[in-house]
Amino acid sequence: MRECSPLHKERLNYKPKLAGILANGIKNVKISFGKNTTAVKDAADIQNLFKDVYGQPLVSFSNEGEALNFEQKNVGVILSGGQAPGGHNVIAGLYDALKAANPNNVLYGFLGGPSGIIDNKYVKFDDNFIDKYRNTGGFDIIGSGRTKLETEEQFEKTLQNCKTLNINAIVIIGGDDSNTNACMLAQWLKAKNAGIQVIGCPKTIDGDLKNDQIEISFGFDTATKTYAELIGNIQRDANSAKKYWHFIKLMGRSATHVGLEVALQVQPNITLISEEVEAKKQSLESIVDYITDIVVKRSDMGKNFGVALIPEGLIEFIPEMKTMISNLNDILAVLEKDEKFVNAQNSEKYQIIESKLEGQNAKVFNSLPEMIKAQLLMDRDPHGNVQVSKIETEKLLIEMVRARLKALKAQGKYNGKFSDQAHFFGYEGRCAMPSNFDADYCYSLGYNAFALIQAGLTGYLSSVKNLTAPATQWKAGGVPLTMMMNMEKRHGVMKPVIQKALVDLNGPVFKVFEQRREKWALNDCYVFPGAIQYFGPCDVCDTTTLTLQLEQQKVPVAQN
Ligand code: FBP
Repeated sequence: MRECSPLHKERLNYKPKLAGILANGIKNVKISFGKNTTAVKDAADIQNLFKDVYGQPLVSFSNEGEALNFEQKNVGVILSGGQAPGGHNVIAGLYDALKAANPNNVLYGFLGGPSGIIDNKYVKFDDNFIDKYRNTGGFDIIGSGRTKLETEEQFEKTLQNCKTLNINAIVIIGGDDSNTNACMLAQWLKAKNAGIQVIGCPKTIDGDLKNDQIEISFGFDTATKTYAELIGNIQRDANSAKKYWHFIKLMGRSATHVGLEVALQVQPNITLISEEVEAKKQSLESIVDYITDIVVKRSDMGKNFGVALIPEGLIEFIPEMKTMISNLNDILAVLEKDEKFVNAQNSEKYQIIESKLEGQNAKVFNSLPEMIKAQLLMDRDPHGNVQVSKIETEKLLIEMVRARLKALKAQGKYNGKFSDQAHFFGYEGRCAMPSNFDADYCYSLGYNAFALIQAGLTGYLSSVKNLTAPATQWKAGGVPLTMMMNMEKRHGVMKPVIQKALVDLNGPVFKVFEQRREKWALNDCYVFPGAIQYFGPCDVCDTTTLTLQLEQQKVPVAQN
């Protein structure tokens, strides 16, 4: 058997484009310091919790400013949280910068996520090791995990293990929760005067780790292109057979950036946007009304088929559900320590929960089908989030639409056929072979992380901007992690966290979608994007998401 596919083999030789100044080599990079920063919200609390790393200035790299310091460095890297295409290239960029700065520098990879640094499980990278993973998808180079680094004991072990390996800096590649951990570790190490820096890199297919300084998290580009390819194929199938309604739940946890980007790429009949549902205070019933109305109208036109996109986190944005889930989270935070409850049958658990839920919440919980109740009771992730990937919202909606159609049929208001297919696209996109954009962006983020290390900084996120321009014009720098933080309730307690970026309903991306969705609902305007291309014209291979292009006004808002 061959060891890898011809495309895989070809991709190992791809030379990622480096951002602007970084392409001149790490030794030619100079640093400039901007203004001191504050937190996005709850500044006093954040300052109090992160006394030693709070308020640092933004930094940028160019060929002017202060030179970096090229002392020998040993660095440890961790992949944290859900996989996202391009993680291997962050490590490759970090490794190449580190070796270009000083061949005696060493890069260690901690295995299985943050737990690797606590348990001292690691590998030492060399050229052979890295070369096998260049431009490939997945996080299997060292594995990932969701352990939350937050206790004194974990920090002590981290320090001891870093001392043993003589590590001077740790790079944490992760999303909002993982970079919150990075900031906590940076603060703890700084307060101890440990001489160990911590730098983060913005990862997540969800696209919600973004703000004025971070234009996009890596992986979003490749994952959305992968989902768009699959959904384009489904649309063509639906339009050929003309017999199924496809309800497709799309990953993205809370925010609907993935759903919105994919909708703009493929133009389906229905796309629900969680943020809009919340803003308009839509109930579950009214969402079902909206879908049913389109199903009926299409059926009246002789079209008993269609495609509906459902965001993964929808349930948490429906106001009555949100209130109930928040109440449920607080209750479960207490009950999960009660052995009797933990070992009880589900039916018994529902009774206990209903007796503890306040006011309307008990009624809302009780109204849900058994399947959804059980899914809502599943363990929270280590950061206290409901595991929305396990909640089958697409099936819930199918059942409710079916019941509504049955009632309409009985009243003689609907005479169609509703045959459904439920899908969940998430894991299919998280380890796809990175697009050229993600391969280049990730390599630059890793390379840039090492420039931040050489600048002696800690508590910063690697930042590469101006991403709709060619890579030669990308701008490299660093953002203090505390600048992005605020206080939020987790596991029933207020905690510092990096603020998630939700879809901006007044922003250009949603506006374009809003202008067009009505037309897409009834007319079949399907677009079939096809597979990601790695070789060929730049506009086919290197262009990034419509989201970023619209945000940076690179495509006219009123087109089509
Ligand atoms: P991150 O925020 O860690 O990048 O994870 C993203 C994600 O893919 C979400 O979209 C999804 O809800 C979740 O991970 C699934 O988690 P798991 O991999 O633990 O099933």
